[in-house]
Amino acid sequence: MTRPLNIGIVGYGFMGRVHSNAYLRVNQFFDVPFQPVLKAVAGRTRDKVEDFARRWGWQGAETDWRALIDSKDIDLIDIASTNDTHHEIALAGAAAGKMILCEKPLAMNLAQAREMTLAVEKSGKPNMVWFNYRRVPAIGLAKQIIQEGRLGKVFHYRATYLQDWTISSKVPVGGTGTWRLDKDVAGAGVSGDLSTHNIDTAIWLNGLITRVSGMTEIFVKSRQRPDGRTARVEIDDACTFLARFANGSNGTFEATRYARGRKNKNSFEINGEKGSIYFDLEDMHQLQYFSHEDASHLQGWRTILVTAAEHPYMANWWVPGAVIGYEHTFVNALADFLKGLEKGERVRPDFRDALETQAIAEAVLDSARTDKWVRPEIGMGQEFGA
Ligand code: SOE
Repeated sequence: MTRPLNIGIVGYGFMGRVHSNAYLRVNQFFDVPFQPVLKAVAGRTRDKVEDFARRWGWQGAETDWRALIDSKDIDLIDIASTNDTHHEIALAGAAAGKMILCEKPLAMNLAQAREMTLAVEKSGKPNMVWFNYRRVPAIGLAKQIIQEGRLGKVFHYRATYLQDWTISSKVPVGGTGTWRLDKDVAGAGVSGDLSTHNIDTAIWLNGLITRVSGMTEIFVKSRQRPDGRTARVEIDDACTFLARFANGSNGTFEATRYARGRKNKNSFEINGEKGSIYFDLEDMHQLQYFSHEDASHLQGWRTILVTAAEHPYMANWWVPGAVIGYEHTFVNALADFLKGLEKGERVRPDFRDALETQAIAEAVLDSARTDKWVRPEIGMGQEFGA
């Protein structure tokens, strides 16, 4: 028997669509004890929000998110709106005793993230942040390989997040689809948007990051606003940093929107004493694995097609060899959240984990600004690796 869970979502952009899809699909593929009910969506523009509600089956459409907070009918607020709105909505939702799911990055900056984390923890209600890539089956398999001790002592963690959609100087600052270039709306550039994905995955797989040394660049320094005015670009277009992990390994991280030909190359390679693994989101159904424990004449990188029933999440999807995609990672995340809700368990990454990630991202920007290594305040996510 499933029980209803009434959802109110803020935002009808890319993430509004992805999350709506997850609410609609989750009960078809997972035996979870709750059935999301799509109560209402909030967004600024009346005709757009109504059109979105019709298309995705939301029962109501509001132009002010406060209507969702005030509604006694809504159990959970899902924040899928621009970064500049997360803080206010999360604080109001927590004060009203709602469960909260929030898109990444958690906040515009560390101070906001800290306040939001304390607020949701004070409310005692479950919360989660949609760092969806933890729910890619191949990344789940990477986690399993590490936990089984197959890499041994880790020496190197090498991550990239490469895209190319802002190379043209004609891409505007601000507006639908390009608000990520506007500091007042996004908070930060690729460090917040892309590096945070890499950091969340890295902490999950390899543990806490103790110090960082960063370098950022703005390649196109002024752009037009949608209304034609010229604006100075203030967000980081590219962000590269070195990191030291608590386990003694060295990390390198590179995020950019200026890697011509790379569309969503979220990749990592981990080199350990006994083996290595490599993942690339552009081939997301595969994990590359090298084992130094194989007979020496058979050693070589193997490509694991991560679609078997024993691979993470895959028993819930199709037959072996029938791959899943980007949107399924959000369904997987939601399924985990709903199972955790039933058991009263913390589902990671939650606000506290995302606070840790935000601290690293902010330390990288501090380091780039001051030209010095920075030690972020660490351990805020408490134990890692769960
Ligand atoms: C940016 O282009 C973006 O949409 C990110 O905001 C997402 O988090 C990432 O998963 C894909 O790229």
